[in-house]
This record gives sequence, C-alpha cells and structure tokens, in this order.
Amino acid sequence: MVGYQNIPADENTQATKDIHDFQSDQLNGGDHIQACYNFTIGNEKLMEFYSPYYPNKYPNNSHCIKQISAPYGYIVQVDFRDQFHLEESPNCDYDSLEVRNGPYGYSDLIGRYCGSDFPSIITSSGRHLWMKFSSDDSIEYTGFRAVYKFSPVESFNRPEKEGLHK
Ligand SMILES: [Ca+2]
Repeated sequence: MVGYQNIPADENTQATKDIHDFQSDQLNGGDHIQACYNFTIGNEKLMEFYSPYYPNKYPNNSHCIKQISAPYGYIVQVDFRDQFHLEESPNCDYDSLEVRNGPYGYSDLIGRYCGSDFPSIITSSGRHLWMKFSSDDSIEYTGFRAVYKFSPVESFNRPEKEGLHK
C-alpha cells in the first residue's frame, strides 16, 4: 500500500500539549475551549480545520482564533471543502469567518465571510494568516471544513521553472 501511514502512538500526547498551549491563550474556559479546538488546532496532520463542532452546527456565542504559519519561504493557502454555511448578515456582523493577511488581529483584512457561498481560495502574501470565527446569540448552521497548504514563494514568482540552477 503506497502512501499508507501509521498514526503515531504519541499523537494524543501532542494533542494534550496543544490543548494546554491553546488554553493559555484563551480568556474563557470550559465548553468554549472544547468548542474552539477543531478550529484553533484542527487536524494538523491532515492540515485541516473546522468550524466548532463541525459537521454539527456551531454553537452560539463562539469566538475562536486561529493562526497559521508556514515555514520561511512559503505562503499559506486555505481552501474550503464540503460545506460552507454561516448565518448571513450585512457585513457578516452576526456570524463570520474573518481572515487577515499576517499573524495578528490587526493585520490587513483579507475578508469576512458568511452565508452559503464558498469563499475563493485564500492566499497569504507572507507566511502567516490570522483567522477568527465568530457567532452571535442565535441561528446556527453547520459551518465549514477548510484545508490549508504551504506553497513555496518561488512558485508564485516564477510559474514556469526553467531549471534548478540558482
Ligand atoms: Ca448566528
């Protein structure tokens, strides 16, 4: 079987560590952390993340933050699969996925997404993306599944590779 991989036994240990690191970044406790886990941490092995409780409806009053950082020399691309459905509202003021082009909540806004139209592929200009999932106090949908990948910066500057020499 080509491509088959065993899941390492220490995965749970790593997940526990991730949760611990993650908890220290969050202001609210308990259920909130549990709900945000699949967004903030997601599945790093598959390079996926999800709205809280996906594929079930996301909870009300969620505020989850995620940052994706590619290695040096790479940019981040995020693509949505299977589902995208957040409560629609003007300017996505009720429920939203907010994406910023950098590592911070004040980095340049790429977009705020809601409704049921899939966003187009999101691409960072540097190696970081900052994201926030928010829901208000009523009306929930299933949210989304997102996949991300790291692409070398060179592939954007030079679409056709002419050779390996530098
Ligand atoms: Ca809502």
